[in-house]
Amino acid sequence: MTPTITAFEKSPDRGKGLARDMRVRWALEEVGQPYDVRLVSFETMKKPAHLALQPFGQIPTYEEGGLVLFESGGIILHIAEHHAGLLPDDANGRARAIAWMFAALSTMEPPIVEHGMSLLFERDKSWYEQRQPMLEDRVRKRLAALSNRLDDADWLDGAFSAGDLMMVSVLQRLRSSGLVNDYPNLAAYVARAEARPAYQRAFAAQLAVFTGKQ
Ligand code: GTB
Repeated sequence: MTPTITAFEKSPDRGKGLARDMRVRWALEEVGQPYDVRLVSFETMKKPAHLALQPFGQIPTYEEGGLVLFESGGIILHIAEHHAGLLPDDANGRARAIAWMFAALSTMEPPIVEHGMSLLFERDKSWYEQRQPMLEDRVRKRLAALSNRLDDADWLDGAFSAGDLMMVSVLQRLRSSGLVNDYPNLAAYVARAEARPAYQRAFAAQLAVFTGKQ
């Protein structure tokens, strides 16, 4: 059964691959699973038919036979558990890779998103100049710890896993800030992941939506 995912009809990132359908596309490409995409407008996402799939009116969603999933983390874990290629074979290795997925989503992503939202939407606020260094500092603390742990390894725990896919997807949200570049091993880690053929295919597919060349 070919799964169907949803993605923005017009992504606000203009094809930069920062919307969360990108990480799902990447996971599907890594495991070699073909997929269909249903493009949705912001208006459609808030209508009952989409809310039945995604209670918060967001993308991505994932439909496969009778299964409907939302939350990029839940979707990618499902893909990783049902196909070879994104989780190690040994039970302890699988548990650690899943822990890295959670680390990406619940330890790294919140301060990164908070920092990004402030840059985008709070520049006109009187308190922006005071708050921004604090938000940046919180991100730097996480980046420093991650950089220490990665050290000179290629991936977070042995072979490339869903943990790396999620971590890189989260770090990419810092691209415009340049903060990752202050940690050369993290910058190399992101570049290494982006060089993967599966990433390249997923990126091209989401870019084609923006350019209309799909
Ligand atoms: N926790 C959910 C998940 O991981 O699946 C979060 C899903 C989510 O935030 N979806 C966003 C969405 O549908 C798109 S990805 N937003 C519409 C809405 O809430 O009304 C977030 C996103 C959007 C845009 C950019 N960008 O332009 O750079 C980057 C990321």
